[in-house]
Amino acid sequence: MSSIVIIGSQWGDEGKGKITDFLSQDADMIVRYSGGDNAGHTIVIDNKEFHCRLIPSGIFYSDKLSIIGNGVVVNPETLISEMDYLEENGFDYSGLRISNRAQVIMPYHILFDKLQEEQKEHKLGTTHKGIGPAYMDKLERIGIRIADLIDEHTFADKLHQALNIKNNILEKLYDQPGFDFDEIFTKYSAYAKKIAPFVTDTSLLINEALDNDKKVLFEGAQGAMLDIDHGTYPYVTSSNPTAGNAATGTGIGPNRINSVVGVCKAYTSRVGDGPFPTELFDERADRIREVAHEYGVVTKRPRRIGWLDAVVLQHAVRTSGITHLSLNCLDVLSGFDTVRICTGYKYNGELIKYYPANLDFLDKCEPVFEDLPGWEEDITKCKTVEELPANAQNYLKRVSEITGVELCTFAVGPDREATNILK
Ligand code: 2SA
Ligand code: MG
Repeated sequence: MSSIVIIGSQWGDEGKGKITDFLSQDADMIVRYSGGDNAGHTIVIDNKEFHCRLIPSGIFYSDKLSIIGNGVVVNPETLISEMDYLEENGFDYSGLRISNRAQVIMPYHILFDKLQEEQKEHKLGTTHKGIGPAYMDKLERIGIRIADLIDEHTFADKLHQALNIKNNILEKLYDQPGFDFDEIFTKYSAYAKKIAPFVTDTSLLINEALDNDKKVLFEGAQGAMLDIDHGTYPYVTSSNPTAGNAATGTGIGPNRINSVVGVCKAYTSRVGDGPFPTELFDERADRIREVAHEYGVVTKRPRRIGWLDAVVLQHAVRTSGITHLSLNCLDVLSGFDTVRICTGYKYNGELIKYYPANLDFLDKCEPVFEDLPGWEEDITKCKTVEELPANAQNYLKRVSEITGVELCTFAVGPDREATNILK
C-alpha cells in the first residue's frame, strides 16, 4: 500500500497518534490534513509520553517528512512551541514541512471563539483555540494564509484588512477594545521568520512522493462524528476529519488513496457537549476514565464515557470508506462481567440502523445493546489474538462482524509495543 488515511471513527481521542506512530515505521511521509491545535495526539515511547497538537505524529522518526497540509489551521505560536519542545526532547524536526496554503490562526480568532461560545444558547464546548473563527475567515475569504504571513508586504496588507473588520465588530458589537496592528504585526513577523524555512507547496511534495511509489500516511484529527458535514452537527468541529478531506486538505486526487484505517476504542469517549447515545453515568464510566486516563490532552477536561456504538462505527465506515479498523484500549474493558455493543437505536418501538441527522429525534432514541460476556484476565501482555481470553477474542470478532470491516490491529496498552497486528 502506498497511501493510507488514518481517521478517528468516533468523537476523537481514539488513539490515532499511536497507530500513526506504529504505521509510520514503514512510511516515508506523514501528513496532517484538517483541524489545528485543538487536536491532542499522545505517543508513548519507552514508557515516556509525548504530546503533539499540530505537528504530525511521524515527527518522532527523524528520517521522514512530516507535513502540515493546506486543510490545517496553523497557530504559529503553538507550532513554534512544539518545535522547541521537540528539540528539548532530542527529536530532530528538520523533516517538517508546512503548506503555503494553510490558514493562520490569529489572536482575534481565539477571542472570537470565546465570545461566540458565550453567546450561544447551546454551547458546543469548543477547545477555545480559535478553530471555528479561523475556518469562518477561510470561507469568508479574509483569512491569512502561511504564504501571506511569510511575505511582509502581503501580511501587512491582509492584517490591515482583517483588523478593520474584526475591530469594528469588537467595538460595535461587543463593546471591547480592538487589536493593535503593530503589536500583532511585530509578533507574527517574528514567528514568520522562524517557520519560513519549512514552508513550501506541500501538494507538489506529496504528489511527487506518490509518483515515486513512496509511502504516505494521512493523519486525521478529531473523529468522524465531529465532522462538520457528517458529524453530530452543530456539536462538531469546523473542519472535515473524514477521509475525503485527506485529498482536498492536502492537494492530491482521491484516486491516490489506497486504504482507510478507522481507529476506534473498545468503548466510546466524547469531550465537549452534544449527543452520545451510549453514554454511561455510573461508576463504570468513572472506572474506565481512571484506568484509561480519559482527560483531554489540550483542555484537561474529563471525557464522557460510554459503550461501543456500532451505529457510529458504521456511519464512519460509510462516510469515510473505512477499509480496516484499528481497535485500541481493549485492556481497559478487562474485569467487566458484561461488555456491551450498541447495534441500533429504538425510536417509538421502531429499530433505527442509521445515525439520525436530527438531534431531537436522536434524543428520543434508546440504544439497543448486544451483551457479551466479559473477561477477568489482565491482557496487557498479549501479543496475538490467540493469547487473548476467549471472550475478548469473541468481542473483537463481533465488532468486525457487526461493522462488516476487518480489524487490522488491536492494542492492549498505550505503549508502541502494545499494538498488535491481526491477520
Ligand atoms: P473546536 O475547538 O471548535 O474544534 O471544538 C468543537 C468540538 O470538537 C471537539 N474537539 C475534540 N474532541 C476530542 N478531542 C479533541 N482534541 C483534544 C484531545 C481535546 C481536549 O485530544 O483531547 O483536549 O479537550 C478535540 N478537539 C475538538 C470539542 O470538544 C467540541 O465538542
Ligand atoms: Mg486527542
